[in-house]
Amino acid sequence: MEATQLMSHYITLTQHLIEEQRKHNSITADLCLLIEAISHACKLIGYHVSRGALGEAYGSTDRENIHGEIQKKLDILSNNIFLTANEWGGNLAAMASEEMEGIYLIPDSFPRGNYLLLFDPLDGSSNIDVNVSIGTIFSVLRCSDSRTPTEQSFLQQGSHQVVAGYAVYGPQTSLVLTTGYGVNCFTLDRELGSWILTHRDLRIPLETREYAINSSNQRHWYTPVQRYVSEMIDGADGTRKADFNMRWIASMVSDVHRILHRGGIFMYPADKRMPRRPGKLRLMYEANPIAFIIEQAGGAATNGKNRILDIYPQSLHERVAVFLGSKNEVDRVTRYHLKG
Ligand code: AHM
Ligand code: MG
Repeated sequence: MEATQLMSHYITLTQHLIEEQRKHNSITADLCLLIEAISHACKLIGYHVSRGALGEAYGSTDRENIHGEIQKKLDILSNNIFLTANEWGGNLAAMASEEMEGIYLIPDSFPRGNYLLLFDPLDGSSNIDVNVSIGTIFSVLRCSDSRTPTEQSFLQQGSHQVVAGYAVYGPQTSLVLTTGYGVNCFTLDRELGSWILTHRDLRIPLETREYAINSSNQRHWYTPVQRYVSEMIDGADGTRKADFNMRWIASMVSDVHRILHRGGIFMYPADKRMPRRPGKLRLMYEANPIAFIIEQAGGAATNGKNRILDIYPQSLHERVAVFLGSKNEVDRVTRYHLKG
């Protein structure tokens, strides 16, 4: 196809949102504006990420975030970009971020709306300095008390999410989105500055022969994870009677992006080092939005025993164990946990 013909077939994010609203009545004007503002914030973050050592926001700060991790300059810049890009639209009551201890109320200079936005501004920060793909994760909830939102307003089950998505800043910049009617992937056309629909209705294969886990923690795992992973390592010689491949990027968004495109299972289990800590990843900023996307693409997501989207959050920054991806594998490792 000629380049000019190809471009006339482009479906932009805006066109897609309007078509989805016509089809499912699922995207109010407020929500449409919010998704546009989020996608703009992701473009800006992607730009700064691509500057690398040439940019001003390169390297670490001497500040720790709420999780005790040293913040990178890009963590802070990305957080600020998300706040300023999304506070003016009149569609949000408050925001919460993995990088901020408390919630961020929409300032009085702007009208407040009926939605709440949660985000991890830059996921996979350990990869920032080494030019490996990183991303932004976001989740939108309804707000019943839009005039006086509190931390409590955010503590809703993941199944109540209205929108979830992520951007990956890699060789290409991609935006993956669900509003509860399947999962679509947009690629940033850098020349046009537009998000173009490139992968419609992504579906995760039920079966997979690929897994992702940080196996340097192997000696700390509990029995169900030990059993599940060792059976895969045994490969064709063991009970699974098949060889498995392993991939670990250490950016959840990038590992999930691969799984959305070709299947796989991603695991970040709780382990014996901190028996009271139910895993490393954060429920509200990482596990919930990704679980919503994974389920919408036909996959499954549990904390080993229960569906992630059914968990009642107790606090904003709560952590959770994560098993997600191809349904048959997630069901298997969940079965191993339930058997004890
Ligand atoms: P972050 O939000 O501080 O970047 O931490 C989350 C990241 C995930 O993207 C990734 O899957 C995991 O932490 C990597 O953990 P590890 O350093 O154990 O490999
Ligand atoms: Mg993160």
